[in-house]
Amino acid sequence: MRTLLVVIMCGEMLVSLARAQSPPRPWMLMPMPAELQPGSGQLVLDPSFSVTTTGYTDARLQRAVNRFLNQLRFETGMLPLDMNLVRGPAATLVIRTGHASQEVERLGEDESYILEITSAGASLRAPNPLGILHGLETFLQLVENVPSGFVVPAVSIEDQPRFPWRGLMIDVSRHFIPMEVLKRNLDGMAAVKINVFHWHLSDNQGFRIESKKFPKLQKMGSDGLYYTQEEARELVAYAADRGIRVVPEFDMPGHATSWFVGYPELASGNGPYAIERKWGVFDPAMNPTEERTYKFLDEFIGEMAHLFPDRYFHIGGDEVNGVEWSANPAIRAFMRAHGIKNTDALQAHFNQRVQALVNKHGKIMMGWDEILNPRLPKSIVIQSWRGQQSLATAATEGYRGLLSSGYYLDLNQPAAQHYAVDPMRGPTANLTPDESARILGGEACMWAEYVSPENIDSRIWPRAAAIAERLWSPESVTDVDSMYQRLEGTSRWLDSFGLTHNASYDPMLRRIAGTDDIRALRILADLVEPVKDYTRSKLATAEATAATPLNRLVDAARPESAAARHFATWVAALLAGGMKPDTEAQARTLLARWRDNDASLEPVARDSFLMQEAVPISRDLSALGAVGLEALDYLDRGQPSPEQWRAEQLARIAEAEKPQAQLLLMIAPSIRRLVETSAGSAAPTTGK
Ligand code: TNX
Repeated sequence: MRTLLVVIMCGEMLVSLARAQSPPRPWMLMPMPAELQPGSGQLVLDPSFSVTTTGYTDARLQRAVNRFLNQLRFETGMLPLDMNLVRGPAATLVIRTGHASQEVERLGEDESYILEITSAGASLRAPNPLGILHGLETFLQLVENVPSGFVVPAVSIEDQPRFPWRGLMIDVSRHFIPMEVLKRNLDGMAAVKINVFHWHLSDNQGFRIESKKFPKLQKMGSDGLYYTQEEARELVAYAADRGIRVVPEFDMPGHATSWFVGYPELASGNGPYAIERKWGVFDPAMNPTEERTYKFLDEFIGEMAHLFPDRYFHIGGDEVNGVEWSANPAIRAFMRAHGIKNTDALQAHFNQRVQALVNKHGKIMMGWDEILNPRLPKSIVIQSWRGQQSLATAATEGYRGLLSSGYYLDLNQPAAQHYAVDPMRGPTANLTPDESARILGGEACMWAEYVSPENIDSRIWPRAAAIAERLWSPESVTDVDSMYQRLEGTSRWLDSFGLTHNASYDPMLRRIAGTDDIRALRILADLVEPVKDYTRSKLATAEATAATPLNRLVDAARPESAAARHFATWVAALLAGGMKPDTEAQARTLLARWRDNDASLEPVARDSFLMQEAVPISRDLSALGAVGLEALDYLDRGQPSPEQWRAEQLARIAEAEKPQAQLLLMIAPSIRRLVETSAGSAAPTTGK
C-alpha cells in the first residue's frame, strides 16, 4: 500500500511538473463555472474510489450519488461493482449537504456548490441537494482519460447559476415523443444544468396528456399517442430526481384544434373539427364569450394543476389570428356589448378569466408574449419568442419574463448564433436592477414539426448545451472558440447518457444508402446542413404535414457541420498567414477526398431512391474540392489566378451555395474565400 502511494505520488509530481510547463488546460466544462481556480496535480481514479455523504441527506440525494457512481463506472470502467457508499471522512469524495431543498423545487432556490479536488481527494459542498446534483455533474465532466488511466485535475470551483430559469421546451404535439426519449433528454439537461423542462403538451396537431375528466381530449385528439397520467407523474418524478422542474403548457385559446375534435362546443366556429395535419397558424380558437368554456377550463386546469406540482402553469396564448372570432356574430355582439375593441382585447379578456382559474388552483400563469397586457396581474410570466424588447417592456411594467427568441433549436442555426444571444443584451441592457431581476433566464425551444423520436436528440444536442452555458455561466463567458472546443467534448460526453444525437446518425445514413457502405455518403453528409429558419417549408415542393417522411438526408444531417466549421477555421488561418506548415497538406488531402467522393458515391446512389436528391450536391462537392485545390495552387505559386478562371469558379460556387434537397453545402463559402483570395492581394501561404 505504502509503495503504491509512493509510486502514485512520484507519478503525480512528474505530471505536475509537466503541467507547470504546458499552457493552461482547456477545461472541458460546459457550462463554465462561475469561478474556477486550477490546482496542482490530479486525483487518480482507481478501484479504491469511495464516496460518503455527510450533513443532510435524503433518498433523492442517495439516488443521485448512485447514479453518479454508475455513470463514473460506465465511463471509466474503474469502479468495482460492489462499491458501497462508505461512512466517514476517509472517502475519496466527501459530500456535505447543509439542509433539505424544497419538497417541490422552487424557482430561485439556491443551486450553488463548491467542488474542491486535490491529489488526495475531493470535497463537494452545497447548501442543499440541488447544488450537489450540479456538482456531481461537474465532477463527471472533469474526468479525463489519459494514457495512465482516469484522472480528475486538481481544481477549486465555486459555482452558481447566473439565471434561475434555464429551460428546454419540447413540443410533443407536432410529433409525439415517447417517454424514453424524454427521459434521456432529461438526463442530458441535468448534465448541463438545465433546470426546467417545459412540456408543450397540446397544440393543433395533438393533445398529448390523458384527462380523466375530459377523456375525449386524448381519445379523439391524439391518434392514440399520449402520455397517461401515470406516465406524467413518472416523468415529473424523474425530472425532480435530477433537479429539473416540469412546467406543462396547454396552448389556448389558439393552437387548440386538437381539443375541439372531442369538444367542439369549446370552439368559436361551427366545426366539425379534425386533428390538424399541417403546420402553421390556424383559425380555430376557444370561445371566450361562453361561460361553458371557463367551466371546462376550471375543471381541466384543476385536474392538471394536481398532476403537475410546479407552481408555474403555461397557457400558451401565442398566434391567435382572430378569424373565428370575427366570423362569429354572437362573439361580435359580445365584444360590442362589453366595449371590447378588437380581437387582441378579447384575448386579454380571455386571459384574465383564465388567470383567475390558474390562480384559484394555486398556480402562477405564464404564456408567450401575446399575454402581456396591463389588465393582467404582475404575477404572470412572459416567455418571449419575439425578442428582448418584449422582455424589457414587460420588466418596466413590472412583469417577469424569460427569453426564447434566438434559442429556437428547430431553426437549425449554429451554436455560436444561439450563444451570442443574451437575455440581458440590447433593449434589456439598460434596465434598473429591480427590473433586471425580473428577467428570469431563458429557454431553448424544440418545436417538433420536423423531428421524430429518431432525430430529435440531434436537433437538441449538443447545441442546447451552448444555450445552457449562456444561462448558467457569467455574462463574460463569451469566447466562441472555447465554446466550440468544449461543445465537441460535451457532445461526446452526452453520448454516455444514452442520447442519440450521434448514435442515430449512421443508422439513418445506412437506411438512406440502403447498404452498410456509407463511407462516401458520410463524407457528404458531414458537410451539409439543413436549410435555416423557415426555409424548409418555403422550399417544399408539396406542403409539409405530419405525414411528411423524416427519413431524408436533411433529417439525418446535423444542424451544424463540424467538418465545415473546421475547414472554415483553417481557411481563415491560411488567409491570415497564420497557418502551421503541415496544415496545408492536410487541407489538400481533404479537398482531394471531396473532389473524388462523387465517384465513390455514385454506385451507391444509383441503387437508392433516398439517395437521388443527394446526387447533385455530391457533384457540387466534387467540383468545389477541385476548385479549392486549383485555388491553392495559385496561392502557393504566388501567382494571381486569371480573372476569367475566377469568374467561372465563382459562378459555379454560387450555384453550389443554393439550397438543394433542403440542404446547404457548408464548405461553399470557404471555397469562395480561397478563390477570391487567389486574385492575389492576400498574404502568401506557407508554401510547401
Ligand atoms: C412559432 S413562437 C410557434 C410554434 C411553432 C414555431 C416553429 C410560438 C410560441 N409558436 O407554434 O412550432 O414557431 O418555429
